[in-house]
Amino acid sequence: MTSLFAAVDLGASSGRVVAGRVGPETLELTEGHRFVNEPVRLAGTLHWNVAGLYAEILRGLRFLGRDHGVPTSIGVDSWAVDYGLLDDAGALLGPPVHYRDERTEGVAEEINRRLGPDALYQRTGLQILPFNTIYQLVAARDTAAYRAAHDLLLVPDLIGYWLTGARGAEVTNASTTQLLDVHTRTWDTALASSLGLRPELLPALRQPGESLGGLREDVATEVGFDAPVVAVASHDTASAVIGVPAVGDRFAYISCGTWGLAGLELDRPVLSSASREANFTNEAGIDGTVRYLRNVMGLWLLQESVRWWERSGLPADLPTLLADAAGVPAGRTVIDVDDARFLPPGDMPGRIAAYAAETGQPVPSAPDEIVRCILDSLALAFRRTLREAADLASHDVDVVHIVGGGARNALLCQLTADATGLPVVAGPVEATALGNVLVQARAAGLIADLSDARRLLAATQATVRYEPRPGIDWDSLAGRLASSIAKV
Ligand code: ADP
Ligand code: LRH
Repeated sequence: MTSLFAAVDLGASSGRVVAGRVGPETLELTEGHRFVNEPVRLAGTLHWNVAGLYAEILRGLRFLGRDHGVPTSIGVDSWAVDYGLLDDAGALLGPPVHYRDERTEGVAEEINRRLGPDALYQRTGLQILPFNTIYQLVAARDTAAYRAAHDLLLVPDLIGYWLTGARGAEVTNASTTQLLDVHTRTWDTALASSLGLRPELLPALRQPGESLGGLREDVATEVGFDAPVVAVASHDTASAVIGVPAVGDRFAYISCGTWGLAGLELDRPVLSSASREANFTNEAGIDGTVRYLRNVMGLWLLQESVRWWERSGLPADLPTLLADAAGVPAGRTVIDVDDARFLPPGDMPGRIAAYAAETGQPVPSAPDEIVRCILDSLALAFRRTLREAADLASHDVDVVHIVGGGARNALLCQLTADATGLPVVAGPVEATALGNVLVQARAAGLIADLSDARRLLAATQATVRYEPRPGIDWDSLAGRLASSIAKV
């Protein structure tokens, strides 16, 4: 006997509607519908096309009902920090702005100068990313939409609202706003007010597992069935961490897709000044756990390079590029993948070449050289991040789990094992959708807790193990990178 669940997972590069089957010894996903997530620039501002994504979600749910039957429930997760504003009648006041839009330039620096560097960290535990919701709201404070707003809904909560009519803010994703108190996991309304923001925009918090209720009648008609929507760990990274098939607690993870979210699962936050200076975040995980991690720029560098080559008419087939990159000598050029110049969309190969030139390193120009430079540099960033996380949290690590699309990148997984000196267990690729399904299964009473979920994952999901190899002098690459960072 198995039960069926529908997981809607919106990543920065693609979205999917997945059917998940769960039983005592069963955990199976079938991907029913995948669609690209293509942002659009409107009058100079970069937006998410949420209406288009919602139409694909409805289509995916319809296919799921047709092919698999009526699910026990539906769960929605997406990338973090971004939000839609609703007016008092519940209408969306314009498409959400993309976190890579330039409107937040300089805002974080100004706020942290004003409040003092430690104030926000002690209250919210978050790393400073220029696009945290708090900075986006400060940038938007004077717009007509902001002034007219009645509610602010984070992206998965906005989808949940369109599906059911219920408004709220799921707590794991709410933690990424930098407006949630890291100790109490409630809104820090005093912080919002002190920045001239309107705390009344922040909706009531909900916990993973809570029901939003059934589908609106028009939605049920459209998709061909009715089922409750259940709040999952709606921050995609929170769901991905649930989906890590780890045994015990001596593990690190890299949720590797557009971003490489690299860190640890802890039972309490780390708020030391060393942790703040290293810019580690304490995001809210399931059941009071803490996702102690840093955002590494991730496969974005590769995605954006491929996009650039395609646009320029160059051959840019990913498997071919990766196979060619494996033949390029290691460590010729290493870049600081987290340099702010790499955040916005654009000519990534050109920016990488400029970085190499500025730091006196060989300038990669052929696509396979650029790809190799990206992968060596990502492995170096993962090594540094995981070592710092383990030190700062005094937490021993025996194994690194890589989940998400990056688990398919064998060269990156091997280089990460080599660079960290630890075995890498790669997979599942769809850890986020699995985490989404598992929280729904728990709400339905099929799973007891997080360790039960991980036991089921380890027993059912295929993984690939990479052992660290000697050969590359990672210490000297790390030294070269450190001196490059000092030059730019
Ligand atoms: P997100 O959730 O951020 O949209 P995903 O976890 O879906 O990202 O990962 C997408 C990335 O995974 C792609 O950009 C690509 O770099 C990588 N990827 C996907 N399939 C493959 C593959 N067959 N080989 C190597 N890398 C892959
Ligand atoms: C990954 C992710 C990450 C956030 C970023 C905005 O998709 O949710 O955890 O920092 O997007």
